[in-house]
Amino acid sequence: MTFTKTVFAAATAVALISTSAVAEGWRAWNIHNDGHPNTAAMDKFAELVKAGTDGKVTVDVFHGGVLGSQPDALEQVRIGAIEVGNFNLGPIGPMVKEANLVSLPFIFKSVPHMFRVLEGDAGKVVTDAMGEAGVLPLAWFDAGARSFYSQKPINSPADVEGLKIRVMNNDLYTSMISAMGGNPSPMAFSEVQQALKTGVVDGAENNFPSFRNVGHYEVTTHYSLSEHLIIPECICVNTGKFNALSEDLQAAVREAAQEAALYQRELWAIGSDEARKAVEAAGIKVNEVADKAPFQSAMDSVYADYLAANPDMKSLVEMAQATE
Ligand code: BDP
Repeated sequence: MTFTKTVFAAATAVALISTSAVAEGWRAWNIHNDGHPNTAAMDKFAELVKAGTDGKVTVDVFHGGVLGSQPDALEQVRIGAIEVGNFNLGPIGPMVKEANLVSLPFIFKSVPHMFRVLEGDAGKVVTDAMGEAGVLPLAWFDAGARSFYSQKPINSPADVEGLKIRVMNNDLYTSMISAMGGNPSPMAFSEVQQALKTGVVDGAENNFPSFRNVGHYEVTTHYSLSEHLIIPECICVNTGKFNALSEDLQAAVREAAQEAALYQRELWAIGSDEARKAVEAAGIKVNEVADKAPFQSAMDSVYADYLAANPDMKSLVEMAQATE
């Protein structure tokens, strides 16, 4: 090699190294498949991050939960082995106590109320605690309300009695089902369809888009609008990886997340109605729950036990309840 060629090759190598040193290639976990609003929103997030950072940060989204179950993926993001996740706050409760605020049944009056709480002081406490634990929320997604589905309508806690109901991984949900007289069965999302099909569980609970997206409607007959949980979801990023970015890049990634979340909320509004219509067309009987009060009062013991065991959560719960 001539001297000039050697110098040129060395300069090229340095240029390549310095480029790869600043370019961040992130992986994102998403549990949903095509056709779910969050899948499109996560793709949008990746597109906006790339555009907003001039390609200095790129996000490769892995859909369908291929990077692992939600509790596993959460742990991976916490330690930085995966950088981003679209997480439901339910399974974050066992890791970040403050996140459990949103897993108290009937804590929110509506989805808009849930967003107002998240945007207020209580939301700041939850956000800070999650960030400190390593899973920093950059924006919030709408996940509607969760209701029961089974082989029969569920109009009151008495209808849950004796039923084996799948729940997400969080002790508050097992207490919730037990307080209704049912048998809670925590299980990974990917296993629920088979468990419903084979009768390993008698029912489960979720929102319309998820009920439809993974085929739970194919193996149940009734969806009852109990709306007992309104749980937000986040675009969460590993705190250390986020903080290691320059301020400009942090701002661009945050903006991308917030724009993707607004897009998600629009898609959710449309997708939720569409999912309901699709499952009804496929034969699912949807019933309103005329009186939710018996479900709500069955939760008194859940709140009492929870606050007795976690007295430090009392002020946060009161903050949320006092939010107009
Ligand atoms: C869906 C959530 C997803 C949860 C799933 C579940 O979007 O994050 O894993 O429910 O029930 O609605 O496990």
